[in-house]
Amino acid sequence: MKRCLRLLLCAVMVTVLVAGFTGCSKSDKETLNVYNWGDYIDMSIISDFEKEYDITVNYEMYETNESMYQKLKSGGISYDVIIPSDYMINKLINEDMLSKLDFNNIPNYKYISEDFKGLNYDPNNEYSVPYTWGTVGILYNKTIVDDKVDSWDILWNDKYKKQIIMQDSQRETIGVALQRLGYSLNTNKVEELEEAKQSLIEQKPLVLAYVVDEVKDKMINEEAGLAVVWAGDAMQIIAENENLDYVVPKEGSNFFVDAIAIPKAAKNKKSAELFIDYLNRPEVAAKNIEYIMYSTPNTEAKKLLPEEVSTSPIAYPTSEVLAKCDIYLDLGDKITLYDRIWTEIKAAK
Ligand code: SPD
Repeated sequence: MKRCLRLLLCAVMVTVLVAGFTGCSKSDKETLNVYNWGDYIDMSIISDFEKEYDITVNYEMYETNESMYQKLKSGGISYDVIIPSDYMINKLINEDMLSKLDFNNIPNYKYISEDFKGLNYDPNNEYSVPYTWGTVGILYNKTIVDDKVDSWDILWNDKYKKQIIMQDSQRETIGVALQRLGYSLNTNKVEELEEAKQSLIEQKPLVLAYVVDEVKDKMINEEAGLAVVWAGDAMQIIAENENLDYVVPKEGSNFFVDAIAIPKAAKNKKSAELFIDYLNRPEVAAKNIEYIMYSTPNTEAKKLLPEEVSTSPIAYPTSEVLAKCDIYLDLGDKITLYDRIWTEIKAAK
């Protein structure tokens, strides 16, 4: 009987130990905190990565560089991977908020085109790996708009009252107004910014909505005739509604690069670099681009894309179009001017 009890006790102890081990290994599984723009990755890529490396990805999304910055600054969650735009990468570098990357852990960086290296936001290619790029332009519905669309002016034409969608994003929307007026989208001159502000306040009665990702459904469903969009979104939307077309206005526009980076506060730098490398495997990058339809800086991935994507003049504009486009710069403290006028524009009746 005693022997029986001892055996039973032993069995219970073994079960507890095994359960303990299993539980422990489960809770010790690494979690990678990834923070990206909305609708900006093929989610099957995340699950494939999780399976291949036995790492859990906690994936969160933002709609603008500015909201991403605020969340990062608040320090609530330590993100391991973020994908801001050019000027925001530069701001984060200037504020010592990014980690230098160890490119030995990112061998697929070799696939990034030289055209995307040494750009002003990360001049020595130390902190970021380009993810996508593109232009800002006007998406318009050919069955609603009967004027020629080649100028930002059309967004101020009262014939299209409540048919116009602007971006709910301060650099983008103020940038459009500045370029329409012939000013640099990186100006820090108060008079130019005040003029841009006045013009956006005048435009307000014509605007149906200020949105970011919602623009896709609104334009696909023909709720508006004109919208300011990023070229990648234009590609996605036009694929769903052939009445739509996209143009980069003659006054010039923004050329952007969104790039992958690791915040200084990241807890899993090695796995973050593994993830960046994974995203740059040509077949993974191509699969992602086929889904998000933004332009790729990965030369090998581009070769794997369907021809109608890799030769699209929307995704891969001519050098003449690109010559009219400027990249946003980090404006340092002067950004408070933009913050103020954006608040005033949004508050105006
Ligand atoms: N839905 C994904 C949107 C990503 C846009 N990034 C471009 C920012 C340009 N400043």
